[in-house]
Amino acid sequence: MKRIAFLLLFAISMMNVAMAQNPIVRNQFTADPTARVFNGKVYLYPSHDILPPEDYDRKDWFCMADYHVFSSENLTDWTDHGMIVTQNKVPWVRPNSYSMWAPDCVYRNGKYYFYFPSAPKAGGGFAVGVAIADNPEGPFVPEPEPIKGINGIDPCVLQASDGNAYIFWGNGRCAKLKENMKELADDNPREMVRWGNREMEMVGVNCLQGLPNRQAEGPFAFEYNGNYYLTYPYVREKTEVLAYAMSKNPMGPYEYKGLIMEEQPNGCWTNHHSIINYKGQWYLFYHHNYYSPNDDKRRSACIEKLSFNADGTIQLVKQTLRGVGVSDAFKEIQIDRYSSISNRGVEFAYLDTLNRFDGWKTVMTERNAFVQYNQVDFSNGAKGLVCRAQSQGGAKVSIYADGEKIASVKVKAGKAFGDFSCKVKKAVKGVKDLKVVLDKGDAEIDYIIFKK
Ligand code: FUB
Repeated sequence: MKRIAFLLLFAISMMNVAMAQNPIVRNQFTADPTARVFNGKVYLYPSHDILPPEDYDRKDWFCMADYHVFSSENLTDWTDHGMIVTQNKVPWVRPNSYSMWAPDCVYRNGKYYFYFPSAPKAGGGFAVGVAIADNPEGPFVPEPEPIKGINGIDPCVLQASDGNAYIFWGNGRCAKLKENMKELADDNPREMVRWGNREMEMVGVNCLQGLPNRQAEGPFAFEYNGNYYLTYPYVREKTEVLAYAMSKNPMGPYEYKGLIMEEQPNGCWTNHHSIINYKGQWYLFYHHNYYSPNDDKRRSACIEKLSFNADGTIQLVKQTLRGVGVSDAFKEIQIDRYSSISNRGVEFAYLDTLNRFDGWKTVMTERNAFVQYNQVDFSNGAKGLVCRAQSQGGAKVSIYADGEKIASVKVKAGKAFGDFSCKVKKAVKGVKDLKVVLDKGDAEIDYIIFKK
């Protein structure tokens, strides 16, 4: 009985992982985030970076053993539905190859098709397989063999308005899929290419030929307003940018249009993305290595809003910490994921450098230093708040909602984090932008949470 209760508790804790802001998943690494909208919800199919275990000797390389799927209705709270495909249960994948790289998932004819690259038992680089489910959360059943004709990584499937499904992979290569979604169509162009001393048949077309494409990977194709977009990362100077090209045909030719996101500011070598429209707003999912600043092979998924110009071109997207979505005032508000800050007197640090998943603290050292955190939902009002903080000499911190002071909290001097409460003095309802200002002293703030 005890064992069943324990297993139940474990299962519940696995499923309900409350997360928000950037990065959006806060208890594990999540790279190459492919988002899809199914049944009115956003489903996220990322790669699952892990720290290299003992039986994997490439300690500074990508290391992925399985895939999880997550879902969200508000882009703020994400549910982890657990593991859906693992390297040791796919018949064609070399066990313990830790090469479950960037996946995709699409819905067609009543089934969900999950496409993933990995290292085949037969050798020869990467192949792409498919696993099939009746629901977006699985269970997914892998096909016994990989898709014939694809030697490469990073599959993405575009379901075009011409009724066909097209699969893109690797360096912008594209081929039409058969209606069964498990094989390449017979009418794809084919060419023999020499790879080292090996002759191999390449199927489909290279849509990035002649376009900026240095080390291009991770293609993500979609259709909008009569245009096909082929978006992809490539290395411009030091790290990957996200770029895009447009065409009137799914298989090109594509015309290069420019960047969606600049190089990673901290030197993280890869970026990898997907683009969705959810409830009328476009979003860009991408990754960064926030939880692993010294190791760019352990990455974390992030989201920003994305906009089109009237001519169909895409506006450059800036990386933010705040990300998207409205935060619930009655859940922990991690102000270190700020919208804006003062020029002086505020910095951020990991709470625990040995466990970075614990997150960050806001370190305020100068009078009038501030952190602004936008889009907090107070619903029908808050009566009080708790500020989890510590201070060497004591501090007073004031909280403003849409520019109006609503509370001031005293943080007593001490050597450890504590919870400091105060009343909310003004009626504050609905969605507000929050500003946290240091009135005096010094304060390290973990989070703020309002009380009803
Ligand atoms: O995650 C492993 C590889 O790194 C992906 O397949 C690439 O797109 C890059 O993000």
